[in-house]
Amino acid sequence: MSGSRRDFIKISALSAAGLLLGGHYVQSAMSGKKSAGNLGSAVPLRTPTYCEVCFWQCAGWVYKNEKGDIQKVVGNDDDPNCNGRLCPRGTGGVGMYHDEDRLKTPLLRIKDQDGNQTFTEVSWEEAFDFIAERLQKIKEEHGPECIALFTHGSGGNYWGNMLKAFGSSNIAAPSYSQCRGPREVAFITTFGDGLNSPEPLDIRDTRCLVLIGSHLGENMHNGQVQEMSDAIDKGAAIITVDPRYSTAASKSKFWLPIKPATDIALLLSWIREIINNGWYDKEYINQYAYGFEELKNHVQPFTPEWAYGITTIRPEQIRETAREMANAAPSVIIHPGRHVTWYGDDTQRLRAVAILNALLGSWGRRGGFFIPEKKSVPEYPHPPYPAPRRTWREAMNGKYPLADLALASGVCDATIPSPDLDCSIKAWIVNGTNLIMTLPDQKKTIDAINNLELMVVVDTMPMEITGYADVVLPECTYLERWDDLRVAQGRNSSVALRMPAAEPKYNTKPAYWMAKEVAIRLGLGAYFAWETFEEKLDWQLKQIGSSLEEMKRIGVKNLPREFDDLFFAPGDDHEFYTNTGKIELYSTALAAEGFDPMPVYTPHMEPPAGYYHLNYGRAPMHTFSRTANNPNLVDLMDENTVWVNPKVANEWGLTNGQPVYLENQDGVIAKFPVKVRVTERIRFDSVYIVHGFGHADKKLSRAYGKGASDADLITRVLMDPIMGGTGMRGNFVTFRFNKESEVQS
Ligand code: MGD
Ligand code: SF4
Repeated sequence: MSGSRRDFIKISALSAAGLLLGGHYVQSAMSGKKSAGNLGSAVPLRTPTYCEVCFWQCAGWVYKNEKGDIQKVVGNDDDPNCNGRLCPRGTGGVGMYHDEDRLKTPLLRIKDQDGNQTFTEVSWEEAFDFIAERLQKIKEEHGPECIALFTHGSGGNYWGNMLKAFGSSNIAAPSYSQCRGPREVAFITTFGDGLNSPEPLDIRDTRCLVLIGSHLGENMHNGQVQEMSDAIDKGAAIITVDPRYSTAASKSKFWLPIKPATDIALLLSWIREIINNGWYDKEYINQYAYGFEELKNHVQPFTPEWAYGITTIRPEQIRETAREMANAAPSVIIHPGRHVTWYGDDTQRLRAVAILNALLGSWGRRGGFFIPEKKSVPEYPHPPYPAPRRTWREAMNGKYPLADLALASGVCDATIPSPDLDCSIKAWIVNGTNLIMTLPDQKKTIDAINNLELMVVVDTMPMEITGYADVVLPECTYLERWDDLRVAQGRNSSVALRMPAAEPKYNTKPAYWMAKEVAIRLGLGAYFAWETFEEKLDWQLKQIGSSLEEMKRIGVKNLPREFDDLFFAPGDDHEFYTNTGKIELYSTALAAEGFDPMPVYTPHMEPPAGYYHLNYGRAPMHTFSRTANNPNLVDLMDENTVWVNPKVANEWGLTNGQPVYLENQDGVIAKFPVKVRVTERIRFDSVYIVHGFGHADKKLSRAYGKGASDADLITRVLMDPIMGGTGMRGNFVTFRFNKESEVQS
């Protein structure tokens, strides 16, 4: 299959005989050892876990009946990420375990007697031998740095350990270049610190929360949603800037239905209002900030009247909302958002957000941003990693100098041979990320895959990405396995344990076991020196004054704060990790790289006549593309709809519930029709769909063909030149009534 075209293969129904055989094989291959994910003999009725349905990682308890069947998952009261309450997805996480469409046994791509590509069931031994042999060959022929890991989720640590030991640092997650990367770079260049997750926002004590395209409540970041609700009860004002009347907008004092792609203009105008009215925190800025005069001069042209012409937000509303923020300062948060890869100038937009927070003195202040603490838990001892001959940064070919992590899209690009590259990437290990629906420009992703000599996919479900794999490794769900400790940042650091609540179903296994088995075959067993995973966890926990025995009882341990205060005390000296040691309103790091040191507004493309901005987002009962087949969550929402303004519906003759196809500016049509939802809650120049629907694999019996996939339609990518984020909101769509005819008869 080396470097040749990979046909998408549907995971076929697996025979019971095959499964029994596979299961038996593994049992005998492992005889004498504890089985991976082993529960031991006495099955406790309540076991600790932390949730894997999204990356908030709430800690909870899994309850079982006397027969050992998993009944429910509930939040752990001591967990600061969830305060004892899971969101609908976390509660519905049990559906991942029960889903009968799950991957059930390792699969290998082969050619059948007619020359067609197909998957055949193989034993774990055969799968690992095949992978190790291919990786070794690629190492010998091209070097280990031609191997990459894409990961999102717990298993990434183990595959990352294996890969670093093998000599590669190409480890990328879509949660950076397709999500929060621009925000991290913007805050690092301004305050010298990124935000990470959960973001250190003191929402519960804020007096004013400004949400710019951040739809908390639909985006169920649990702790933040709870704190926002508390803040509203205590009278905090919410200002929501969104072309759509989101759930958050419905709770807001102000809803500013901004014209898409113009947020920087609004932010610059707010900055000008705050400065020119003297509403900024003078003492704070004098003591901590660098570049105030430059900023003041820079923003003078950006009057509310100027911004009105661009954003369609009335000047008096811009003034009133600026005053609302200033009145609440420093207990005000201009929320930094999370999925911020929109228009390619995202780092600059988030710089404007960071600057506004700085002017209002909210960084390090109660009701603003607190100073988080995160304990580091020592790694289980292993030999040092070899230095890679070429790092991930070199694979980016000198582009995106300020990226602080590897770019998933960059690794994908570096897989397509080009004269600029010494060596293109030859092998991907893909752990828990459905790249086909996650990276923009599907065609490019598939081109890259077709250049690979090996692609291994580790997943729990037959997703779009598994269809392109050479080897599919079925992972057991988070409810059936041990995993690394969750070490969370927060007002205090906390540690949570995940242990198996049930034996792995079918012939599935945890990723730590898979990575160790491949590592052993590559001669890297010393990097996985523990005998059992319990032994590793116990050793780590003892380093921080706990033990596995204690964590099994309590699930979460809150560690006392050791260092800084939660907030700056008045007049405190504070050194920021920027070039000047100050909060940089004028960024010296950006200037040094030839970028605008202060944000500027650049107009973006407008939709052609008959086309609308494709806006997309989240629903509270689903996470990305991973939950669309979950039986419990499908009960709550089984497809997405396309939100259409009544004026637009009228022009097109669209009615509620009518199925339409969406076609984008490049003539790409979504694979499946989506039902229309006519609503005043969306502007006339935009439509909106929830991301994660429109699955194309028939083996997803509940998700197949349900709704439209935004990922099918994101063919235009607006690259952020500063850090390589892939702006995905520059796409426009129109309606088609069937795939053949262009207009409704
Ligand atoms: P999912 O699409 O949910 O998210 O991107 P991804 O992390 O790729 O795919 C997760 C995959 O992990 C699924 O195949 C699922 O079956 C598998 N999985 C679930 N649990 C486990 C497990 O325990 N073990 C293993 N091995 N696999 C598991 C998210 C990324 O997408 C992010 S963070 C953002 S913010 C972006 N959002 C976004 C968008 O809104 N629209 C579009 N078009 N693209 C986007 N891309 C980005
Ligand atoms: Fe799970 Fe919901 Fe918490 Fe995410 S926010 S980790 S889905 S309970």
